[in-house]
Amino acid sequence: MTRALPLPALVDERPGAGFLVTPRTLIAAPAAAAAAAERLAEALGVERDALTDTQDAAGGIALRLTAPVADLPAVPESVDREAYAITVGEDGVVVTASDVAGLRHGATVLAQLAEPVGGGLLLPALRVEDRPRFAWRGLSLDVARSFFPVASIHRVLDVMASLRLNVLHLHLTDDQGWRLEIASRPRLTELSGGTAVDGGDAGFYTAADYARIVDRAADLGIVVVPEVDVPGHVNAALHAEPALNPDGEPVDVYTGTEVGFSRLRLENAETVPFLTDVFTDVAAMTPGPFLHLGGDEPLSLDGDEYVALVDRAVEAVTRTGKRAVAWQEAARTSLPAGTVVQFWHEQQDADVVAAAAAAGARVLLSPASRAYLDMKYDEDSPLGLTWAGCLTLDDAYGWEPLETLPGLDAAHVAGVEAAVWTETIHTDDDLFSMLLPRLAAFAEVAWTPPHRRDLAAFRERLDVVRARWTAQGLAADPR
Ligand code: TNX
Repeated sequence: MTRALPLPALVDERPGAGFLVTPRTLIAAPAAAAAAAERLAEALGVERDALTDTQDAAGGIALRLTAPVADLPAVPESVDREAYAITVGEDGVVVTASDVAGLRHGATVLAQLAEPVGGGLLLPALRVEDRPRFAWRGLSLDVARSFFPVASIHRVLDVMASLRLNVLHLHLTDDQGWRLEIASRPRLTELSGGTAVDGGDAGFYTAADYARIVDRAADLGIVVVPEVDVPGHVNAALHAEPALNPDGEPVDVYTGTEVGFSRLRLENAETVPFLTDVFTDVAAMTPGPFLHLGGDEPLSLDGDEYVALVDRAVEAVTRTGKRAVAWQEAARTSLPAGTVVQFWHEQQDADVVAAAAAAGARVLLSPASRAYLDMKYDEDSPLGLTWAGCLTLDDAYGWEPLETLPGLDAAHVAGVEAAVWTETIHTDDDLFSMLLPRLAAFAEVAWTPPHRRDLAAFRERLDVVRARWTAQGLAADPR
């Protein structure tokens, strides 16, 4: 049994004793992969001074770049950057990739392959050749209903990296709170950083906090996609920026869990400057190429006004040089080619999303019945919602992304993204017990070729991972 999770595309077990790791095992890596090499050393119990940046680690472990980094297309167009291979023999271990992204995955998998033997660690003799199935393998985290501080986000990022997920989508604004400091509009966090859903924590990220999130993510090969949700889900903005309201008065704080009642107004002269300021500032803080503009559940907006407001938001995003991401409702507007459309509500808009894809959009699949990790496991779950049904571990594992949206051409799929909304999820233990173990199932759906998936074998590999989570103090649902 290989201990790697998600399961790699190819694992070829070889005869021989494997490679015995000692605290003095040399680990060689190019400077660009130094952080990955350090994490590997720590996981394998190798002393730091056994790390070297030469390409030669005869008798040790070598991480090697095999081609120039530059010309490979990135997420969401290609998985090539993330491909890697591992060879473990008695006299050495070599991880190769044509990009640092692949080397990172190779190092992560290598650390997982190590088996404890008589006080040391053994890497079994084998060859791994691997690349992800989907380029975009994300997790969307709602920090707007309940706030989670930087330390929590760092723990989420570490878990994501171990599961070879590569996009953290932060839902930063909603009716209940505004979580990212905006330099040109300080009132947003001054007033609405201090509110949250009933029972949840309030708070916000300063620019420096946010930098600590995107930096750690970059170290782990994870792209941060910030979401500012417009033109609905804006009560926190309407509370902090009274000029956005028809009477110029602030609306009340909202701490409930209804959706669809708040909205921007096209006829208000302050609306477009607000969009421009916010997206310009968020873009300036965000190294990744994407900004998510929300666009979901415009229940109190008439169709034409919704379309016009989404157009303005897309314009504000595009002007920053970033690529727009939007929830599926925005597919009925005219989106620039390459916009990422996120499909979540399986009973709505399938044809509209498929048509947008045919017209040049990239589709991100987050079908709520399989990918919404805020759904209860079963009726006895103390936390979570049920509007998309209950979601057991087995159901989180046993689905086929390309069957979720009829009429969608696989070539238009950017990838898959899980989501966790925090109406009922307030603490780290709440959060991790909803994510784990289902996020591991999701990650294998996202990474592993479908013919390789096997529920019983997954559950066996999961036992090893559960022990790791326990050691790290991460709550996981036992079912
Ligand atoms: C739907 S998914 C929402 C969120 C809720 C979530 C709860 C989406 C785009 N909108 O506002 O938090 O359901 O599961």
